[in-house]
Amino acid sequence: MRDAVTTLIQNYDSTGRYLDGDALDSLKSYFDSGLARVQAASIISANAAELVKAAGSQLFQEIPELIRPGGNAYTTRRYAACLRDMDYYLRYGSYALVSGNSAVLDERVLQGLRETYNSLGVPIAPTVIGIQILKALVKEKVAAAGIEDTAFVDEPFDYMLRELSEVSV
Ligand code: CYC
Repeated sequence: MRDAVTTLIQNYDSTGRYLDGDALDSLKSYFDSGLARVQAASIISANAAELVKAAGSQLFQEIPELIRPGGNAYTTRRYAACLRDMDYYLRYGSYALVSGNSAVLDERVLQGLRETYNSLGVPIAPTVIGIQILKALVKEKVAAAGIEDTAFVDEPFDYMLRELSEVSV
């Protein structure tokens, strides 16, 4: 698992270079956003259950077919699996926010996920909508806590959205 700092050092070390202006700019921007990243992660931790529940409700309101007979989230087992997946996206998203890097998402969440979903008939498009809803709810909470620029919150969620949908968002 890597973070913004170790990834950068690895890149420079592999070519035996000292950190240059670009490297220092990118480190500075990571450290400057550090406090906000930690605050966002703590807001997510403190509200995780509520965020997942609200995102699930909104998703099933928008696409009620999911929880009707024949829908992929129909039956309590699959309904629970869907909320559990949303919880995974939120929790790993919070790790990626703190680390300023998407490696943890590749390694722990996204690898093989499309194949698993395809083989189980879990529909990707509604999953993408679920992650978009989560992202919006997290951003609302982070903004409500007084963090003005919440653009950095988009990064991990957009990354998962992009990788899952394989289209640019
Ligand atoms: C199932 N979701 C699964 C499975 C995996 C994941 C591996 C199959 C095994 C199981 O049921 O537990 C996902 N597992 C993960 C992820 C990680 C992991 C991401 C990384 C930590 O370890 N169905 C819908 C909605 C969507 C949904 C659109 C919720 C957003 O209609 C999710 N995922 C869903 C459902 C199942 C599932 C319903 C059960 C499918 C089945 O067994 O028929």
